[in-house]
Parts: sequence; C-alpha cells; structure tokens
Amino acid sequence: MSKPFYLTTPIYYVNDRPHIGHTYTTVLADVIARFHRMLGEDVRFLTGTDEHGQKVEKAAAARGIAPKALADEVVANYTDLWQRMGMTHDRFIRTTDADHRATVQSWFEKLLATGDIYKATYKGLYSVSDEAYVTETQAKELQAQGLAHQLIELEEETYFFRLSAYQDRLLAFYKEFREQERREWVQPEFRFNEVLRFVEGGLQDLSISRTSITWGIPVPGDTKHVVYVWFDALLNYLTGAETAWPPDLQLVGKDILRFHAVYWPAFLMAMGLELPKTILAHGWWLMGEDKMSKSKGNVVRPDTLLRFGNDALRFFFLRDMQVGHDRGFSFEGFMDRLNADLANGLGNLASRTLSMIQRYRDGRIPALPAHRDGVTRTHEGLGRAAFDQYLENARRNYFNYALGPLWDYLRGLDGYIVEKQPWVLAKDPAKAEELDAVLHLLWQALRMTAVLVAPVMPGMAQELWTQLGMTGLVADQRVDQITWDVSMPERIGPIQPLFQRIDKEKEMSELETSAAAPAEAKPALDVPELRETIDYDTFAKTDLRVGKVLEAERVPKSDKLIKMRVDLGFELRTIVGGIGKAYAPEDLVGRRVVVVANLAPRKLMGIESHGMLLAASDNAGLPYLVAVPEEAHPGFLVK
Ligand code: ME8
Repeated sequence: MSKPFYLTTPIYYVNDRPHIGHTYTTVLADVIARFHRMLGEDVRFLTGTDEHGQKVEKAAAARGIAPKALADEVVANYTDLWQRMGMTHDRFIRTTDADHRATVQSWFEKLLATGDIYKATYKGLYSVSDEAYVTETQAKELQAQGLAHQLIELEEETYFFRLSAYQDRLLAFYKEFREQERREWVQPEFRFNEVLRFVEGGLQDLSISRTSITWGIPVPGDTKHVVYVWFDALLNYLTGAETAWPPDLQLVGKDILRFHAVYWPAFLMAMGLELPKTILAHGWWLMGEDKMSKSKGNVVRPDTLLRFGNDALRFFFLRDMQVGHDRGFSFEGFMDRLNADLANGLGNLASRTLSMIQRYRDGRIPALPAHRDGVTRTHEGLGRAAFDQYLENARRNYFNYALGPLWDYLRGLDGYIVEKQPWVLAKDPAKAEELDAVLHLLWQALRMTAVLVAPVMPGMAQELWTQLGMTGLVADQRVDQITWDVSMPERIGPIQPLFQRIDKEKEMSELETSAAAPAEAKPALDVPELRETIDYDTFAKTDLRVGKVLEAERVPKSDKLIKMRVDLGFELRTIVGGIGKAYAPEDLVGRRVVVVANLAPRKLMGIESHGMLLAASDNAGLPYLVAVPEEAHPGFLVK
C-alpha cells in the first residue's frame, strides 16, 4: 500500500491567540487534505503549536504565569477554533508532548555523534522576535526600520549545527529538482528563486542551543542548555509523521520559508532522511500596508468573520488570496466577495435552477435529451474545460486559479439562462425538449460544482448536493471522476437559499471594532466643542488608573453592555462598560485599560459597576478604548 499523502501546517507560537493569518494557513491545509481524500488518497494532516523559546517565555512572564500555563490556555483557543471550523487534522501536536521531546533529544544525540552538531562559543546579535541570531547586514536593516530594540547582544557557549557543510548539497538538490522534475520544490517559483539566492550567498553554522533561557527541551547530558526553538519546532513534522514520511506538502507563510527550505532539508540530510516533496510558501494578509500582528494591534480575529459562516470564510480565503502573494484585507472586500460569489453567483444560480425544475417539471429532473442545440453544447464544453482546469490547478494547490474559472463559468450560465429564456420555452409545448436540455445542463453543472467545491465549502456543498436530490455524502465522491452522465435521482430535494445576502451597510456600522477596517471607516469628524477651563487641582481629583481586564462577558439582554472583572493592582473591580457594539468579550480579556477609579459606583441593568473605562468615541458613539502599553502595570496612576 502506498503511504498516506502527508500534509503539514506550521506549528503556531502560543504567545498569541489565532488570528486570520494562522486561520488562513490551516484552512488552506484543510482544503488540500479534503481534496486529496476526494482523490481517493489516504491523508495524514498534522497541525499544532510551538510552545518553547524566548518569545513564549517572555509572553508568559508579562502575564505573570508559567509558560506551560500560557501554552495550555492558548492551545485551548486553537483546538476550540479548529473544532468549531471542522478542521480534519489527524493530530494536533504540541512541542511539549512527551513523544516530541523524545524525538528531539534522540536526534540531537545522534547528530552529536556524527559530528553534525558540535559545541563552541558564540557571540552576536540576537533578534528576540525571530528567535534567531542575525547577521550584520540584517542587524543594519532592522536598525533602519527602527526595530533595533528587538536585538540583544548574546555571548554564549552553544551547540552548532554544521550548516555550512550542507551548502553545496542543498544547491545541488535544488538544481537537480528543478532540472529533472521540472517542478517547483518551493511553490511558487519566485519564492524558490529567493531561497536559491539566499543559499548561494553562503551558509554559516547554525547555533541550535541556548543557555539564556530555561523554557525548552534540555540538551541531553548538558542540561545547562535547552534546544533552540527552531530545531525543536521543525522536528515536530518527524514526531507527528507516523507511517507517512516524507511530507508531500508543507505549508508555511513566507516569513518562515528560510527555516523550511534551507535549515530543515539540511537537518534531514544530516539525519539521512528523505526530504519533503514540496514546500508551499504563501503570502501575508495585510492590514493596509502592514502585516497583521499582535504588536501592531491590527489583527482580525476569525470569530469576527465566522459570523458569516465557516464555508463563507473558507471560500473567501481560497478565492481571494493568490497563493504566494500578499493580500490586503478589508471587511468591505470580504462582504463584497461573499455577496457577489455566494449570494449572487452560486446561490442565485442554484435557486433559479431548482425553482425552475420545481415550477416547470414539478420537481422532476429532466433526463439528457438526445437533441441539444449548439448553444447548449457550447456551455457543456465550457463546463468540461472549467472542471478540468479546476482539477489541474487544485492538484497544484492553486485554488484561486481553480475557483476563478469555475465562477466565470457559473456566471456564463446566468447568461445562458437569459439567452434561453426558460420562462418563454415553458409556455410552448413544442419547446419541451429544449427546456429539458436547459434544465438538465444547469442541474448537471451544479452537481459537478458541488463535488468540486466540497473541499472548500464542505457544508454548503453538502447542502447543494441534497437540494439537487442527490443522496449520501458529497465528500464521498471522487472529485477526479465526475462525469456528465451520472445516474440521476428522479426528483430534486427541498429548496433553501444557500447563502443569505449580507447587508453591507448595516454590517459596516456594526463591525467597527478596533481591528476593523482602519482605512475604510474614517467618519468625517464633527469635533465637539471644548469644555470650560479647569485648574490642575480640579483635574487631579480624578483618579485614573491602569487596569487589566481579567474576565468579560455580555450582560444578558443588552447588545451594548459588557460586564468585566478588572484588576486595579490593589483590588479587583466589577465594571460594566457600554462597549459591546465595538468589542467582543474575548477581545477584552488580557487587555490593559484606563479606569476612572474614584467614580461613585452605580447600577447598570441591576449590576453594580464600580469605575469607568476611558474610551474615545466617534460621531456614531462607537467607543475606542484608550490603549495602554503592556509594560504599564495594573495600579499605575495615569496623570
Ligand atoms: O512562525 N498572513 O509561528 P507563528 C498570513 N512557530 N499568514 C500568517 C499571517 C498573516 N498576516 N500571520 C501569521 C511560527 N501567519 C513558528 C513556526 S514551524 C516548525 C514553526 C501564519 O505563530 C503563516 O502560516 O508566528 C506563518 O507561517 C505562521 O502563521 C506563523 O505562525
């Protein structure tokens, strides 16, 4: 038996909850996993979390909790989200899992024995955010970008991996792959070129242990050292492989391509293991010009978008992102895409087709008539071409190029309906065969579309499948064996709209959370008048404090009020704030706020609120909480 198709995502750091960047990678992996299952393959799909290292140690220290406690908390966020989104991974691996620790320690020992790992002293600049030493050139670049504070000077005794010894073998491998297999080992092509240039620029040995931190897997026999987080992290793909080695496809963001396309294959060469077949590096979801990141405070959380449905989010991700390139995110673009392609587009075509079959044929699906005219045959041909193109591009993981032509084809069918005017044909008994041909073609096209899009929109595809009158699971179909002449059910199923049109204006006004649509929603400010002048003493009577939100929940029956437990350093308070239209409770937990601490308590919907949060407010009255840097502790006075 052939080995399973082995597919991996990066393992995510547990210093932050998932945002749509992480969600995108995992969705893409899940779509590919489902697609390969529908090709009849056995699939192993691995995802998980990267829990060791300085980044996580620091994030935990900032919260005043143990790294493992932070990891457990964030992992619960990930596993809960993946479960709600119906992800089909076979294992969620954590680098704190015992079997992973064993993998890392045993390979460390073996490579030490072969001389691929050796011990020496290292001095250099280290980037905390990248968890990596930087070269002088890289340090200069970071300084030029005003990011010098991320660099620290480290001198330590360290274990090195003999990366320099693999430069030629790596280059030979890349070249041979290109020439012999005529494929991209790194997808897309231009990213492969970046990797080649990097390796041609020369490789230095890589420090793979740390003495500056304790949160990591101890180096066997030398426990002053912990294993470098990237050596630890990359080996997760070995721990989680079971019988599926080597990986057929490894998905990564472009930010971590170097680790996967240079260090990782070098480690594997040293281990004498087979290399992955393909590394796919996708681009970033941007907010404006910037990468979405917690430190920039511009992240969009998946739950904000999941309100429109899991399938809708998956479709948007796959359809809008050209794999390999960056893409700016906007709520407006998100809603436009769903309205155009799912409410109109597929949704409209399905409801028109099904209701015509209902109305003109009493729900019975017409068989393929012997005589079809040129127009109908043309659309049959266009359909075959779009379906073939879909399969070809999906096999290469380029779903945007699969979905685009398919949706062009569906749009063409709208034109076909207009041209054929079934409502006119229905009035003329002599045109019955022509009407049958139209209805049959539309039904067939929708049935095949349901199969093709099932990996992308599992729920909606199944819904469509059932409405078309098909039985069983669409996911059990072979996506590469869809044919025109299937044995058809007699009747269609009950009809329901596939996707509700989104009321964009209403949503835009409701969605303006801190993360939402920064550039789009700039209300023309109608600046309130300046209030009367006061002296300092009057101002100083207001006791403003830094607080930290520990818990937050909506007040039942109110869309505005959120009840919070806030740590003021010297005491815990219950504060009810009217910020529920702009903030979700889960976005508030952990957040620092400014509290008017000496405001007399008052009751809001029966709950005593002791204090008030400072927030700016726009014309529509939407609040924008005043931000406080993470370094400011609860209890600090604001003046
Ligand atoms: O790098 N757009 O973890 P991480 C698209 N632990 N994708 C994005 C994104 C964005 N704006 N932001 C993040 C790590 N991602 C390491 C990986 S693997 C052995 C160790 C996605 O939590 C993208 O896939 O920083 C990126 O590679 C990954 O999240 C980084 O997640």
